[in-house]
Amino acid sequence: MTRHLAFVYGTLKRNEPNHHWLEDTENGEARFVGVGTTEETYPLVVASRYNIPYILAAEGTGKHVQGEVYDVDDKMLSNLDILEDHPDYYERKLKNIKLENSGEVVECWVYLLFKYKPHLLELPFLTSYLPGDQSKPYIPRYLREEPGPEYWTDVKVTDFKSG
Ligand code: PCA
Repeated sequence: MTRHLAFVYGTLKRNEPNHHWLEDTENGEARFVGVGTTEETYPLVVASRYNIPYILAAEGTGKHVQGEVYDVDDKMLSNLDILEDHPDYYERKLKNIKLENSGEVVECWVYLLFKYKPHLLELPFLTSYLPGDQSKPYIPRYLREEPGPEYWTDVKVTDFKSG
């Protein structure tokens, strides 16, 4: 089975609300490789009515973003795509990540937001997603009033029907 590297920077990290998705063996396999940082800079922002973390597809703007690298199988990668609604919501792209321990640069899948609303570029750019430190707590799906994709219009120019 093909293995893939995935770089997670938001709610999929350890001690974050979607980490269980990576740990659930029903979803496939995931093995922690190490902490890493994006080779390029990106704006990492917390946005939408639910305070969701997004790396915006504006390479060269923002900070070198810190996250975690996982070695995942095909099954886990397709389940991560389901969680992130790739390619309608986040889009999964290969990006270079520098592993903190070895200094090695590896190509990893990253979920980024394309077609974002321009005002998102006025938000503070984070180097690392640490919800405990910030005043905008993440609202998990089960606590949302409207579980549908309507909230995507908070952050995306186009609605979910037109991509
Ligand atoms: N989950 C994915 C993308 C943003 C999010 O909250 C991640 O942790 O990388």
